[in-house]
Amino acid sequence: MKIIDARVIVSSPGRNLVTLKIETEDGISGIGDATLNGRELAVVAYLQDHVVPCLIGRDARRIEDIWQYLYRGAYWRRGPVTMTAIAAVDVALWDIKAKAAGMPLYQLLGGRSREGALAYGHADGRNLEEALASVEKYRKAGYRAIRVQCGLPDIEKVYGVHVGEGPYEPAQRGLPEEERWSTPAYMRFVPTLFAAVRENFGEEVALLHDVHHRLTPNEAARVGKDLEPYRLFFMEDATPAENQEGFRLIRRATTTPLATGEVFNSVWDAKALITEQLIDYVRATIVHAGGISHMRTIASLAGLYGVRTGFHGATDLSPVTLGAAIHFDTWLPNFGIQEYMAHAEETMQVFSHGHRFEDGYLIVSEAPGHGVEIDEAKAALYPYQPAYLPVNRLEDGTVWDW
Ligand code: EZ4
Ligand code: CO
Repeated sequence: MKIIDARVIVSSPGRNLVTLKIETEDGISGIGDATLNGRELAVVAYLQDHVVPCLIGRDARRIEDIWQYLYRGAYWRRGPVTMTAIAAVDVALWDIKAKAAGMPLYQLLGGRSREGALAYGHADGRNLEEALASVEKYRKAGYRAIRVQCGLPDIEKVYGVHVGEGPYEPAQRGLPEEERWSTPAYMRFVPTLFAAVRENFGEEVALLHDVHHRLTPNEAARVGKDLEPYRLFFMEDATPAENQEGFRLIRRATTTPLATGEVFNSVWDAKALITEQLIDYVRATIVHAGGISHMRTIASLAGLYGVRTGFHGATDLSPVTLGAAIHFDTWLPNFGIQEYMAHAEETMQVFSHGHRFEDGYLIVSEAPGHGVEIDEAKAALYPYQPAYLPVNRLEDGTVWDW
């Protein structure tokens, strides 16, 4: 089954999304997501200039060999650009293999382990009152697990809190915007937020929170302890995780479950975190961590140590990644939870899919492949527009982690 064509489709239906489409000689094609928020065109060039020419003529059935060829064969290893490009190829090839087999992807992975994948939605508000109203909205929509983010007194824009109408979207068109951050203001406020949410919504709903890399390990330990009475499902990205050993300090101090790794791109980013049992959920995802093939390695290592998955699922991960993730979640024995933000209407005009949200769970597509297709004519109606994630500064102007 020779690969005869591979093309990169750049489109901006509501936000920039990059998709790789691979076609084979017998007419079966597959797609993979190649979106790296704010660095989209670097992956486009990597694919077009260095990967696509090597794919033409190869046997599409040899997924593992092509993965090794692109990883080991490049000499330069890892990194978000490389691993996103490899992921796009890998997911497109799994899509092709599953279509050729006439099976939904989860069947090729090993079959169903559960009926649906527990999903969490994003509640947010500029203040406590708005945040509580937002949680109420998600409860009414059937969510059993809800992430809660809230604005801080006296800080204009805070991660996870939307401004104006429509869902929260941190990447803005044009050059990067700047945000301000105050760790002391955050640490004073966040226990109040979760006390109010528990008081209003009871014990049953699973609550999550994203610290978004802003604390030192010692500060994260403090916040974890302060949040213990509210029994979070997990506290996410409490501290930047380049220093994996930094989590030892947090782990010793608190029983609040810890999740990290949406920016990870390989198993090596998570090795100490997993083998030392410093986290409960690993958030590395298919699109940024080398595709289904490499995510299997990460998830299997995690399984040995009782660590479960909590795949990143914001809207910069295209419907293709979400579709593929739901197959993975449906199969993986040590699945934990799936982040889920519905995509914009324009995005859904470009991508069709067979999965659905029902009663708090994501239900996998039964179509052959991963079940997500792109309408290239519609994609062409939305040309790429430069857009960036914000840059964060402390109140005195120091650049900080966003
Ligand atoms: O900031 O996807 O848990 N979700 C997140 C996201 C990330 C964006 C970055 O591209 O942290 O909102
Ligand atoms: Co996050």
